[in-house]
Amino acid sequence: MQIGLVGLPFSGKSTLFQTMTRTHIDEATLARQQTNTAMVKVPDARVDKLGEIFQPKKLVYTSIEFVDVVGLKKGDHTSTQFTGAFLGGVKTNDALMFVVRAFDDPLYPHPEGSIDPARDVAILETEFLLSDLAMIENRIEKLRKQVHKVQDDKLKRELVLLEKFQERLESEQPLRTLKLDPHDAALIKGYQFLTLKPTLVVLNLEDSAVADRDRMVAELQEQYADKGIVVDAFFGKIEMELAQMEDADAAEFMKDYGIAESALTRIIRAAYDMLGLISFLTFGEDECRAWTIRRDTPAQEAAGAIHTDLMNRFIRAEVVHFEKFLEHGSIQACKDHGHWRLEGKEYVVQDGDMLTIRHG
Ligand SMILES: Nc1nc2c(ncn2[C@@H]2O[C@H](COP(=O)(O)OP(=O)(O)O)[C@@H](O)[C@H]2O)c(=O)[nH]1
Ligand SMILES: [Mg+2]
Repeated sequence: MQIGLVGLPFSGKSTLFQTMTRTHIDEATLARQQTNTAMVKVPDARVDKLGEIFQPKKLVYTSIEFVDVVGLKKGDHTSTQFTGAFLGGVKTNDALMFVVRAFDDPLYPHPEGSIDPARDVAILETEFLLSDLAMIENRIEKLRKQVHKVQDDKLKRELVLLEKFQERLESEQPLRTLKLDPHDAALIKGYQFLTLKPTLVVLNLEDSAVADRDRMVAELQEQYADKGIVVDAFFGKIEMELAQMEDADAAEFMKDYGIAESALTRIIRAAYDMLGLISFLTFGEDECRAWTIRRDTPAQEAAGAIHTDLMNRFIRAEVVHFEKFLEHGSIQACKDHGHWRLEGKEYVVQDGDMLTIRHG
């Protein structure tokens, strides 16, 4: 699972990437504007709690991969750079994070000459929209010829679908708000359309804007709600400084600024949710651990996330939900109160289920 950080130059992509992934990229590498990749631990308070209760030898969180893609500029969809380095870096991403600048710094002039987050989101949306449109027009032209020559229902269906997409893009609507049936989704998966990818906008706010944060997020969210975009925010400069501090100092520092928590935890979780991912938990004295599955995964397939043997020789899953476990304090107490269940292979695993897989 991979999420691409995209945005205009100097919007704070590399800053967000470095603070989220707790990596350091040296100045020379940053200046080269190349693509950087790193895994990020998905914070999970439930795993922390299991750790306290079971005191296991090992505590394992799930992770997702972030990619710091090279910057994008207005008009780039026509340039060779876009088709090359940029598109190459972003096509394969499962979801996108638009990093949008809301801080002013004369040292790093904004490529558009002024600070205007709504305009910048529009620039990114437009570039992606035009890129999708160009690809679709190209494909439609070829398909029309093919459909003419050979009778093929699949090609016909694809053509109808792409014509629908074309119409939508021409009216400046992204593809991500379309409800696609699974068959159609599979048919066009290979194109990896950019405006079809789940997208989260993250505003990079000035450290003096702490009090304005909620208002700024709400304003932008309102503008983009019907485009299927979720908006969040972080304070680039504050996060940079936090990343270099000891925990105690960081807490003091956040108190001074009047912020309750680092935005990174929330942003990483939002990205995870956006991908349609949930976690189930396993527990014991050896290891407590969160596992990643897609929403609506049946128990037998979920067992395969742990080990293919568990999937192939699956018998039943013992299930207790984390909330019930926390409420009653032990598996035995959950059994006594009717919150412990034995489920078959078709059972749809829920976020926060604590599972023990019985297998042959
Ligand atoms: N003042 C200020 N500077 C920032 C902030 N976020 C990033 N920067 C600086 O802006 C410059 C560009 O940021 P960078 O993350 O490299 O942008 P990128 O081109 O999108 O990867 C860097 O020198 C950062 O230190 C912020 O919130 N406030
Ligand atoms: Mg960068």
